[in-house]
Amino acid sequence: MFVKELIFISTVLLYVTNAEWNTKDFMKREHSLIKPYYGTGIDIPFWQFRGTTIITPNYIRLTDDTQSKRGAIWNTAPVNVKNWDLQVHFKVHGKGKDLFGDGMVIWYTKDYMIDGPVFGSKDYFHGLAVFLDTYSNHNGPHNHQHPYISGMVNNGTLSYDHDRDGTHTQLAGCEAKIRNLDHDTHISIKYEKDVLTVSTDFEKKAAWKQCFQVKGVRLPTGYHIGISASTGELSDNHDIMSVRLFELDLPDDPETDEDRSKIVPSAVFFEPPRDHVDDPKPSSLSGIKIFLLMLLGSVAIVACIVMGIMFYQKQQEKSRKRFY
Ligand SMILES: *[C@@H]1O[C@H](CO)[C@@H](O)[C@H](O)[C@H]1NC(C)=O
Ligand SMILES: [Ca+2]
Repeated sequence: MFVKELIFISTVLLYVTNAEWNTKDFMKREHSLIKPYYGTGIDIPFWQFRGTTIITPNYIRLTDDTQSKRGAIWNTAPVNVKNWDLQVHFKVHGKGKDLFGDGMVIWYTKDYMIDGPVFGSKDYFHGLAVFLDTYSNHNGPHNHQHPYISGMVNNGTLSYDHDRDGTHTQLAGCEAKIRNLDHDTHISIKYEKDVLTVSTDFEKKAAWKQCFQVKGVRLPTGYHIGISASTGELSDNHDIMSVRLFELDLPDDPETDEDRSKIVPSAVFFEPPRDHVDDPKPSSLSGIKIFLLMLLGSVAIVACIVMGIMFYQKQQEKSRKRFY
């Protein structure tokens, strides 16, 4: 009797552990970077490090909290999975209370391992960039606060404009308090059936909160994942704890056979540039005018009817008087 129960319990336990293994099977090891970082020797398989990046047992630091630093990590294996979810555990922190920067970018790009001005990587890139921009370079009034997360898709012809914080090339974005938090910060970039969804877990809730979602985003397969960060006059520590890429298994996707290796990155919807004045809403004003006119009109009609009745009664009185 007791033995039977023991067997039952261990079978259940086996199932539980098996289920966990199965979900982890979708994680693509060659596109992921998890602790312990080192393989054999000092190289990390499938990953290359550039600039000021240093590796410690607990995090990978792209830049430290000093000026004019650029660092990046790049996944050398091209991503041939069509639908994926890229999850990054990171930490941005530093001494600055009001002044800090510049930020970091999570890339899915053809132009990898190339240093440049866009938070440490190349401008006029091909692919997707998700910016975690901590410092507002824009001098005029902004419609949003920083830190700010935004997405950009580029076919190699667009430049990222730091002076406008990239707002005139962005797909969409959201404000996000990501700095100096004493709990973990995670971001998920999900690309599924041409829909790009960026979600965050910054509030210690162990649940994703959507930052933005854009449909009609076409990205080729075969690009590379990377993360770059930079500091300028202002600085911060930009640390990466882990990178995980999950393959999304979509058995009922009719387009799974399409060869996506040669397509040009494109996006159907872009946000209009942010520096615009709000419309004064003329339609609702004229609505009020129409209402007032109709009110005046009905008052006039009622007045006419009343006067008409009074006139008619007077006439009747007159005609009655004549008979007497
Ligand atoms: C590249 O993108 C620009 C701007 O969105 C667009 O005008 C141009 O037609 C695109 N070129 C190709 C080859 O897709
Ligand atoms: Ca900025």
